[in-house]
Amino acid sequence: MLIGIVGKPSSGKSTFLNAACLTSSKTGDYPFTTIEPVPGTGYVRIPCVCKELDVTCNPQNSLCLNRVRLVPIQMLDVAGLVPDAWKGRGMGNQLLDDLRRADVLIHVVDFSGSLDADGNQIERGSYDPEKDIAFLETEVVKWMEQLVRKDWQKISRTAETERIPIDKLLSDKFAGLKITQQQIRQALNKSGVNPSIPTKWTDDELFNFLKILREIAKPIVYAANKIDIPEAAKNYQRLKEKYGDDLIPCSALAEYFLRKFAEEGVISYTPGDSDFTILQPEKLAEKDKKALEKIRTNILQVYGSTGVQALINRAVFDILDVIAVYPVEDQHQYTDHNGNILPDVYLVPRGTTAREFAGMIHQDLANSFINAILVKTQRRIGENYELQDGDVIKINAADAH
Ligand SMILES: Nc1nc2c(ncn2[C@@H]2O[C@H](COP(=O)(O)OP(=O)(O)O)[C@@H](O)[C@H]2O)c(=O)[nH]1
Ligand SMILES: [Mg+2]
Repeated sequence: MLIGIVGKPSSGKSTFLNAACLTSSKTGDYPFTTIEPVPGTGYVRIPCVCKELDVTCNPQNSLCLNRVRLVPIQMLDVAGLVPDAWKGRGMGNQLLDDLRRADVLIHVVDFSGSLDADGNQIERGSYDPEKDIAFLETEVVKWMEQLVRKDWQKISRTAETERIPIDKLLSDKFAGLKITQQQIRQALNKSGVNPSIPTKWTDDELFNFLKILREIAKPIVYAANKIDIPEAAKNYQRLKEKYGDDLIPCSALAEYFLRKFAEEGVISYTPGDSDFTILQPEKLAEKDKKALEKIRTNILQVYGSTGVQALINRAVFDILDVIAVYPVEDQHQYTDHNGNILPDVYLVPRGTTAREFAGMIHQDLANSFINAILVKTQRRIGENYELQDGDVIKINAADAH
């Protein structure tokens, strides 16, 4: 799973990514030796099941801070997209190629309106951030269109003369873009084009189909960034109704500030929290204290968080529709074979069955799958059980060795 961070130059992408990738693991209650913070690794935040089971966990593939589980997720900074990137403007093609690997995009938008369309500094409030929302979407669709147009005559004719389904041909065409045949079928249905006569599609119909395919295969959530600036707050109030849950007020800079001080042990703050506590006031300069209080009153108390964590969670849990599942080897101690309590949590697509999940841990485990135990209730389940968010599961398999 990969989140692409997109936006025009100076919208705050690097600040967002730097904030998202910093964690105060060193200052947490437990030592984490197994997690190497790789640049580009962010985290989704979930309540750790250790609270519900009333145990102290020893996470191995994730972090637990104050009973909040942070699960690593790959993120990619797709540097400065500008209008007409799809034509190759401003290294556009190379940047768009980075999008191939992304499953979902977070569009960091300068909501303060201090930058023109190319990211040049202008007077605050003089640029409408909604224009960025529109242009970036168009760039992605045009990039997809360009890929298809090159061979469209051939593809559409082949579909008709050789009676090969158009979704099959298009999924070959989009193979490198992480777009599945099922997503293409969904887009065909939704767009209302006639899939049996692609040579008759008008340009508008093709474009509209690709627009819908983009929504399905490369969904975007929007960061109303720099919300700490009054003009940004004004723009957010104006646009929040229209974009609903996909537009989240955000201060990447504030989040970076908080995580930095948390990492140094000066404050207690878990990514995504709605407040923080100052632990070592003597280590804070007067201006830092003021900045922190401003973050508290102007951002956390107004919006509930800085928005960085909320955006990542929204992208992963709501848009990609994944659930979190904890595998254990000992159903009574909740441990792995080394005695680590609740060592791992996996992010898997909703609908994953018990046997499919076994295969995600190890192919042998799927092949020799007998049944599984839902640890919270000690209920026995079969291979076709659909995993639920927060399940703790012990898989019973015939000894594969
Ligand atoms: N006030 C404010 N400034 C921000 C915020 N996020 C980023 N910036 C500033 O915007 C400028 C560009 O940020 P950067 O992350 O380098 O943008 P990028 O070009 O998109 O990677 C820097 O001066 C940041 O400090 C924010 O949330 N609030
Ligand atoms: Mg940058």
